[in-house]
Amino acid sequence: MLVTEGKVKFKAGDGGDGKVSFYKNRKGPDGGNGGNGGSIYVTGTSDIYALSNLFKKTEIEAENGQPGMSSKKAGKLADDMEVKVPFGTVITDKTSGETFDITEKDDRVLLCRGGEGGKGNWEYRSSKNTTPMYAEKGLKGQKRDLHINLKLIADVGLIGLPNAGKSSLLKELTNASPKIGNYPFTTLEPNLGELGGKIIADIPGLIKGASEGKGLGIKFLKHVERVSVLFHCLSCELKDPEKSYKQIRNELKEYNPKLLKIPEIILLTKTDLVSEEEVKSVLEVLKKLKKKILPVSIHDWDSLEKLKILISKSSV
Ligand SMILES: Nc1nc2c(ncn2[C@@H]2O[C@H](COP(=O)(O)OP(=O)(O)OP(=O)(O)O)[C@@H](O)[C@H]2O)c(=O)[nH]1
Ligand SMILES: [Mg+2]
Repeated sequence: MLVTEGKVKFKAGDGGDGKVSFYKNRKGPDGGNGGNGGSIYVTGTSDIYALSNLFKKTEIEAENGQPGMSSKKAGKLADDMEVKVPFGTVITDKTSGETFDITEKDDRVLLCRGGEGGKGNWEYRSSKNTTPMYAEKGLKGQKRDLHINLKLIADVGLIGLPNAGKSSLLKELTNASPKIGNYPFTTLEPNLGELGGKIIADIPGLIKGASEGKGLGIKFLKHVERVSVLFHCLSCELKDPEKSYKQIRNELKEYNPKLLKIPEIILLTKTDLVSEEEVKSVLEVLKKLKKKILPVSIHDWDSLEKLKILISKSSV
């Protein structure tokens, strides 16, 4: 299952305490410094399922540094921790409101800094005080209470009513192998595929009332927010394609009016199911929407080639 949202606490490791100790003959201090605690870094990955691993725990802790030792030996430095999140993940510190946006694969952010190790009493020696009886405590590692939200970043988003043929197109165009079925809501979570370096996201079907929770609701629309071009799939089988088109646009608006500003191309799908005349008459009706429209069918190689060219040229 694609997990896209959750809460988790991060805690970097504490620094080890400095040591108070003296050479055996008490000629002077020899307490070593504590080791630094481990920091927590977050790195972007293309594995969109990475968050389900992360949310298995409610708290993620990096190791503490080890305390200093006698003979001026420093405590061991703790290893830093690397946490992988899918690119497109927005991390918000619930206390400070600070946000961290992991927008690309291999983006790396220091989220929680490990505490510095404390100085041992050897560091405090001076001509005035040759036997310092104190050492510094290690500093605490940084803690954060986080909200983590994945909003997929794709170049192209395939949207539309259930059964419009979105997943079939993703399958034809890319290496992805989404489930396809002749019933609504076959796709229950977004599928991603790649074509010529562009990421295409197949978003679960939307219906009228989705913004009020109908069908699968609008929980997937957050993934549309960061798509560069929307391909709105409208099936030739629809009785009133214009009405269906407007309904989906309305759901997008209800969710976030900014979604209407994303460049949009209409794909008139399943053209093989109707006559050429019918395709022409639907195109005539849709003309007034003043959008670019491409008729396609998964059984029409030429139309798929045109679609590939359109994707490669789309302004992303
Ligand atoms: N004849 C024909 N059938 C198609 C075409 N594209 C898709 N189909 C069929 O239409 C049905 C629905 O296709 P899907 O790709 O699963 O549709 P979807 O838009 O992903 O549907 P949801 O996941 O439910 O939103 C399947 O039975 C497909 O085989 C097409 O171009 N021509
Ligand atoms: Mg589907």
